[in-house]
Formats: sequence, C-alpha cells, structure tokens
Amino acid sequence: MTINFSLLPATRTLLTGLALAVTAPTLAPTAALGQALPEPVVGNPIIKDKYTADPAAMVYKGTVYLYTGHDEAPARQERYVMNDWLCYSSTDMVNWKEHPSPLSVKAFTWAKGDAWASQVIERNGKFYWYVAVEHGSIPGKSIGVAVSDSPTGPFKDARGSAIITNNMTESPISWDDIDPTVFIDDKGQAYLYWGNTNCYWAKLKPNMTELDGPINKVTNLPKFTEAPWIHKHNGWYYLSYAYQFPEKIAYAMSRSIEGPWEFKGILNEVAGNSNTNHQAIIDFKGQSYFIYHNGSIPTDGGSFRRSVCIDQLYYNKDGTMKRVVMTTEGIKPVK
Ligand code: FUB
Repeated sequence: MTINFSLLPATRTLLTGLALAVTAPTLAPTAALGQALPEPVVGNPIIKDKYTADPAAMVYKGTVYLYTGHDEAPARQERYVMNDWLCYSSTDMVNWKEHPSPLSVKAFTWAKGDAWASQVIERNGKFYWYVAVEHGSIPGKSIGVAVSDSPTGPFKDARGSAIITNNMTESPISWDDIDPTVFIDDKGQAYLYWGNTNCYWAKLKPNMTELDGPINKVTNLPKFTEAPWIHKHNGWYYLSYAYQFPEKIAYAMSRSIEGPWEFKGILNEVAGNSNTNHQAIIDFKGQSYFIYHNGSIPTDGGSFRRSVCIDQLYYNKDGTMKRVVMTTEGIKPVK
C-alpha cells in the first residue's frame, strides 16, 4: 500500500456556503454552495492509519527504511500494548510504502512480550535488527537481535538467546536494558549503545551477534532517561537521547564514538501529547532529518497511542544542531 498523505484531497466542503452567501456575499467570493476550499497540507504524523512509535531509520541504496514500534493499546488504556514492529520505505521521505510486519516478539522464543524500541543496521548484505523485549525467564527487559537478507525481512532470531539481559548490568530497575542503537565506525568496528537511566555501550564482534568486550557506561549525560541514538555527521559523533520525563531530546558530541562526550543541550522539546519522545536522525539526499513520535492523532492519540513524525534538522557551522521545529506540515519530498 502506498500512502501519499500530502496529496490526499485535503479539502473541506463549505456546508455553510449558502449562509455565507446570504449574510456576507461580498466577503465570500469563493463560498458558493458545495465549493471546496483547500486545507493546509498535514504531513505529520506521517502514518495515520496505525499508531507507530520509537522510529529507527536506515538509508540503504537510495531508499530510507523506517522501522517503528506499533502501539495497540485500546482507547483509555494507559499502558503499552506492543507486540510487533512495522516497516515502511520511501525514496523521497514523504511517500511511504508499508511492508508486511517483518518481526514480532514471537520470533524470539525466549521472550514473553513488549516489542519496545529497536534499530536495524546493514553489514555485508545482511540486516541486523536489535530490539528491546521482556525476557521470559530472566526477569526484566533484554535486547535481542534478528537477521535477514533483506531490509524488509522476513527476520529471524540471530542467536536463539538475548544478547543483553538484565542480569548483565547493575541497576535498581529491571527496565534499564532497552532502546538499542547500533553504529559501525569507519574502521568497521560495530558498537551497541542502549539503556534507561544508565547509558551503556559495548563493542560488537564482526558477526554482529556477540559482544566484543566489557559493558561500559557513559556517565556524564545530564538527565539521561532512555532512547540513545548514535549518528555521525561531518566528522562528529552525536549521542542524542531522551532527557528527563516527560521527555525532551538532548544530545552530546564527540570526535570519537567511545567518547568523551560533551553535552550540548536540548535538541527537541516535549512532543505534543506524548510523555516519551524517541528520535532517529539521518542524512538522506543532502538533507538531514529528525524523526520522532508524538501523540497527535485525534482523538485517542497520546503516550500509549503514538505517531511517527518527521521534521527537518539543521546544523550550525560548528557542528552543533539547531533546535528542532516540530511542525504539522512536515517536510517536502526530497528529489
Ligand atoms: O515504546 C516503549 C518505550 O517507550 C521505548 O522503549 C522507549 O524509548 C519509550 O519510547
């Protein structure tokens, strides 16, 4: 299914046209009965027929693949109901094609639920999908990895076990091992970052399914809540993350993916009607994009029925990022 929301006949029939014509004929030259007036383009949220959350995006061979969580909580139930992940692709960032869901929690026989935040990365023609799920036998959240020969799947469990479990890290909470983000540096070394309240990182082996060294912590990220995302732009590494709660997005910068990280401040404000604010940042065809979720779909949208949005991201000359302006209109198609 191809959804082009920007081209939807976003029109509004003037049911009041007759009344306007009678009461103020000189002010309403376009208000003839039945005539349609254009409404502004509503590009955000980009997906309007499902609730989508926790976006992760990957650019591969001229296409952007967008992977999202899937909020299915019934209206007025204030809890996460998340069983699978969704996949969309686009070559212009505006027209998104939905693919059949390529992965659900059921693919991980050792997991028992909660298809939380995730990220996909390509290495040597294979696609690795790191996901946060609730473990079935080791109490707490954990991280699994699935693999496929195609960005749209099908994906299967790459290990048969979690790569990160709650007992591998020390924290008073059981949900600190969530929200994986993965990055391969110029030397081919892969890194996994993740966390809630603590920001953890570890190297991955070239097979992408095993840790290659100890688990480390980034300790100087003010008000780190969750949702780390690593990206690189013009020689700088960026570690953006959900800050405080309700969440804003803040970020730090470094010349090395292993740090030290220097905090740079807030990047995005609280996203309307959602207490979480989970970002992905990419460059595509010469533009930079900030992909996030809010709770803006009327009338049941909110913290547990979220929706993915995209707005433009701009950098300053010194590499710092300008604060994101969240818009209803969204972005224009990129050529
Ligand atoms: O979607 C479930 C959780 O909410 C994610 O793992 C967090 O990042 C937050 O968005």
